[in-house]
Amino acid sequence: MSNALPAETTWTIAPEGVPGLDLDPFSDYFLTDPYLGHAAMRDAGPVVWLERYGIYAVARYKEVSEVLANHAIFVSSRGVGISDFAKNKPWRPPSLLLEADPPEHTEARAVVTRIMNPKLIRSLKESFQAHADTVVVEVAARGHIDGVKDLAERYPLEVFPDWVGLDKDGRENLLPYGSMVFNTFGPINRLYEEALEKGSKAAVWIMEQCAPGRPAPGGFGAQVHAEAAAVGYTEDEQARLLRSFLSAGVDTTVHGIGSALHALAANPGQFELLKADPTRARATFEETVRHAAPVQTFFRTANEDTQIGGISIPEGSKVLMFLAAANRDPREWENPDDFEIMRRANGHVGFGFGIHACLGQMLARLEGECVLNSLARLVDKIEMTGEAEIQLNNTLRGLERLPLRLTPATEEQKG
Ligand code: OVM
Repeated sequence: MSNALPAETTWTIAPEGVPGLDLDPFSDYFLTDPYLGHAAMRDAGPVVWLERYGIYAVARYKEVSEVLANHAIFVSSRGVGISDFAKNKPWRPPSLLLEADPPEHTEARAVVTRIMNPKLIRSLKESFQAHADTVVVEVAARGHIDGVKDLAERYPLEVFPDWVGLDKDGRENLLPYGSMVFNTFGPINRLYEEALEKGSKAAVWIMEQCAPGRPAPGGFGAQVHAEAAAVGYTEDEQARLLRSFLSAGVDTTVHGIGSALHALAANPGQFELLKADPTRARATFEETVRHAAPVQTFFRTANEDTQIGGISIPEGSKVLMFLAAANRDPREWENPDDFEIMRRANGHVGFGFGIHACLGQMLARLEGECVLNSLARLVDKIEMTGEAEIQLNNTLRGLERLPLRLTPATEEQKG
């Protein structure tokens, strides 16, 4: 395993009064099991200093929420990764949504919410549920499956690109592209370099798909282009707006569904509760996003001198928000490390919070709910038959492999 320090960083000493920690949240070691590191940061203080990178970090629920809420000072337009766009040119043209501040962000978001709204999601519900039933019946009949490839990846990769209106050919580029995008929020380490190498080819296909006129007429992609054109966006901006959904919409939902399967297999009592009341499918997915946040971290940049929890943060500081640590902060949650589908998981920051809160969260919830609802009705048992394998990523948490045995529900159980 490589332990080389990231090329761009040097060792630093914490500013006076700020606890300094020498952990590397982008190392294989940390990413494999981040939870002790999360606790160490939360317990060290409201704000900590990560010596390896010379950045501030927040890991408690209160301070993560504060930074998310204060978008005027903790800006996104300087990048939400470790690199400051005011100092380094971004590797791709910035996202009009993720890497933007008001008023530009507000306008871009308004364009999208004209399409991505509760009415649209309701219109998808029936077909998404039917598709999940078909997939789950098939994998349950097979018995032994890889929960990641055969279910967590398969379902989103079937429903999402069809709905957007993407070409049938080339869809294998979606996951490597997302993996690259999320890896590049981190430092230039091995994960970053490898993802860039694997993802560059994928980026060509993604940008072809994003071109106005390319997505199938009537689909989400064409609608995004039409709404963006209507407010005067250039063709390049129309493409870049759609690019956000192909960047953020696939790996995240795949990891959410994979982690839900993992949690249910590891906690059979929780799957029994879900089977007893399949309407808990939605709450089960919400609890998964709290317990195993697919997006673990994002940065903000302090655009002026400010404070967090009484600690001075100078202009230009990068602040790393540990969304996943906030979601397990014992100051906020009871038994935070336990996966409990009956709890009120609402209020977690797995989808962020505030003006940048995940735009696709309704669609993500729909996908998660459909798969879990199908499992609750059509499967009697979910058992692990081998070790779950983690997929390392500088930003994402999810599985590479999850060997499972599924036992179909009997006709009697299906009622
Ligand atoms: C975007 C984008 C990319 C990655 C993540 C994300 C979680 C958005 O291109 O807008 O939000």
